[in-house]
Amino acid sequence: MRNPSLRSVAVLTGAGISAESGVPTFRGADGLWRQYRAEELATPQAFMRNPTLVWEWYDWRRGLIAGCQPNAAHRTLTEMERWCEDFTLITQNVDGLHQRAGSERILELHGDIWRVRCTTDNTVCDNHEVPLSRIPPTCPCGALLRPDVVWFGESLDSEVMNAAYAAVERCDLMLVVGTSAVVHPAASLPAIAHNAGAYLVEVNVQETALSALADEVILGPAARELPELWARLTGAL
Ligand code: BJW
Repeated sequence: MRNPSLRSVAVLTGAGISAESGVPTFRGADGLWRQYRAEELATPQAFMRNPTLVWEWYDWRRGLIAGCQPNAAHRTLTEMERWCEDFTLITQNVDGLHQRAGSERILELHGDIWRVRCTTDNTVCDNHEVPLSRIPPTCPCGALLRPDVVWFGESLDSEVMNAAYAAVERCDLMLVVGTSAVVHPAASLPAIAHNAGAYLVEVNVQETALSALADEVILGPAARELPELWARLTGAL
């Protein structure tokens, strides 16, 4: 392996980084999309059709995540943030485990399951109630609340996305951890970094569509591989 500069580092994480904490992924053998249909639960049309069903599913996931703890991979990323001059953590995850591990510089591409948004005026609030006392929850203004997450067919926040593009364009090293890299526009970020000259490292339990592009593919669980990789990069190994 080349020894890439650690001056500017960007990291893209996906559901796989939280798998060892007990949070289900979407597309793995036990993935959510193997048991549930995305079209019925993770689109604005599904929510309009049946907000109770969608909220029951989110309430179940919130309960599950509330019982999970950040793992060694999440903690390694907080260490990287403290060490690197320019560090950006870009996550597709909505579980909040990066924040609970202590990460601060985070771009949440797909929102946060611990926030709710008013469907009338788009006001966003934190909400950690588990289980929810009322399904579907409503705003003090009387309108329906929705999870503050990004569903299929919805645009990502443009400020967040622009910050992510800027981070991958300027980074020397990009780590891609635990994502199948099939959901756009997140999946396009590693190629942008690679084309801009960054050293690209993928950490995943299996190869993905991204593997052919990566300078290095580390096959193994993130909670084991990420601390080892970081120790190697900083010369501690
Ligand atoms: C481990 C491990 C361990 C396991 N260690 N690894 C361009 C081309 C084609 C399609 C599109 C395109 N642009 C837009 C689209 C449409 C769509 C899309 O991408 N569809 C594709 C699926 C085909 N994108 C959108 O709709 C996005 N919006 C958008 O682009 O707006 C503009 C627009 C609108 C309309 C038309 C065109 C443009 C929005 C996407 C929103 C995604 N939302 C979800 C749900 C979030 C809320 C919630 O959680 O409820 O986000 S779907 C789900 O997938 C979730 C995830 O963040 C996302 C990515 O999944 P991720 O994280 O990669 O998880 P998995 O399960 O897929 O993979 C886990 C990986 O971990 C695996 O590889 C394992 O091997 C690995 N792993 N254990 C390390 N221990």
